[in-house]
Amino acid sequence: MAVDLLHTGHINILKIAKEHADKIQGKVVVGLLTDSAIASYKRLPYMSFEQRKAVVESVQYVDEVIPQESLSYEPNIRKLLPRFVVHGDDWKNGIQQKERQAVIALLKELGCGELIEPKYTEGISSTQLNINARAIGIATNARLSLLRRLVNAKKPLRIIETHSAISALIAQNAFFDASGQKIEFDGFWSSSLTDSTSRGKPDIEAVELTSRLNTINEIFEVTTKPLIYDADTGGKIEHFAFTVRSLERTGVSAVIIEDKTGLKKNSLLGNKVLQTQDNIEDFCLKITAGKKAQITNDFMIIARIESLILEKGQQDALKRAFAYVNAGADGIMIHSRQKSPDEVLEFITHFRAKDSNTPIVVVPTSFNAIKAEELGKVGANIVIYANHLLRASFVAMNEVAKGILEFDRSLEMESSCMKVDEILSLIPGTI
Ligand code: SPV
Ligand code: MG
Repeated sequence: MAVDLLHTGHINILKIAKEHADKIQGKVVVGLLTDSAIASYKRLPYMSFEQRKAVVESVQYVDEVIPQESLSYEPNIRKLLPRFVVHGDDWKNGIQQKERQAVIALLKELGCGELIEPKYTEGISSTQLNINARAIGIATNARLSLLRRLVNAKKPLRIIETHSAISALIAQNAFFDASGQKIEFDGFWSSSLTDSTSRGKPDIEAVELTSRLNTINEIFEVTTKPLIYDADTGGKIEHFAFTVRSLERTGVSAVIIEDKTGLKKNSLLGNKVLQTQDNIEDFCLKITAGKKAQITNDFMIIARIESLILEKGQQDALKRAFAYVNAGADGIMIHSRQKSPDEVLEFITHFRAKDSNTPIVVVPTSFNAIKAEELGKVGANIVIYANHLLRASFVAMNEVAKGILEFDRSLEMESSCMKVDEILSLIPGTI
């Protein structure tokens, strides 16, 4: 079981399990899916493993709860050699079919147990409860802690830029069904580039924190996923401490600061513009000041290395990475503006040879041919699509604005616009 939201369907199955256990004076042992096992096929549960375990242990029909580390039941079945395996019959369809077949074959091989499949309880489902829960929203601290839990549960995380409530709603709801495995974005990126561009300003730290926090609050009002904040250079060390607290108070999960100083320009401009890298000591002081300022344990401060952007080489990038981790950084972001992913892959390989844990963040805007899954396999934990929703909306808006002028009416442009019906389904409470 996953048991994020315990409901009567679960209780029914547990009761039937208990009746079978009583017949043989046995125990009911629940294999509870871990966060990573659940994250391998759907969104992370609201409650952590420990919380879900405490809930299931309290059910009167349950004697013991043990972790099930993947979708496969085999390790637990081999360990327990159960007389009965009880599972809701909903696994006859969908992603769990394969596991069901494997369980049937295993029980035959072991000759130990009988499969009991109580009928799925109609009228109640986690999916519906989830829709209801989403309508209520998510508490600030629960959202904040989601990113750390996700980093521990799955690799890579797919994060997408959102610059408004509507773009965040699109990002929240988008998914791809890969034969039963639901692939969706794990969270949002508050980009300095798109927060500036959407206000018609250059990406030079000219949009103030308060204004960006307003947008984030609007995003949070209508979504439940975690957000990573692009804080540019982080500003003065003394100011960064306040930024960290404001972000935490809002429920932001992580901040990324880049090791540049002076007037910040967008990294993708590279050496075409004057960009100065901070020295290691001062940047470490900024990281330490941020870590000291944070109130929760879950908030993450991620240090972004600009050495490859500024053509300072791998050695400089690696030296900085280890120094920043030593100073307390919870993660490293390595940036590149090359078309090929090679320099990023080389960095990850060298870094991972010495540090297998610290999360690595990558932003494949220029090297966009590599897939998130491949980046995850070499050791990246978080993949950020940093500006795509804003750039997509720009193309569509431009086309429609020009088209209306060209045809002197809107008829021809209707197919490029969202249907009014879509507004009704995207925005709850419209009618
Ligand atoms: C942003 O999205 O603002 C970033 C990533 O910092 S980049 O634009 O590639 O520098
Ligand atoms: Mg930026």
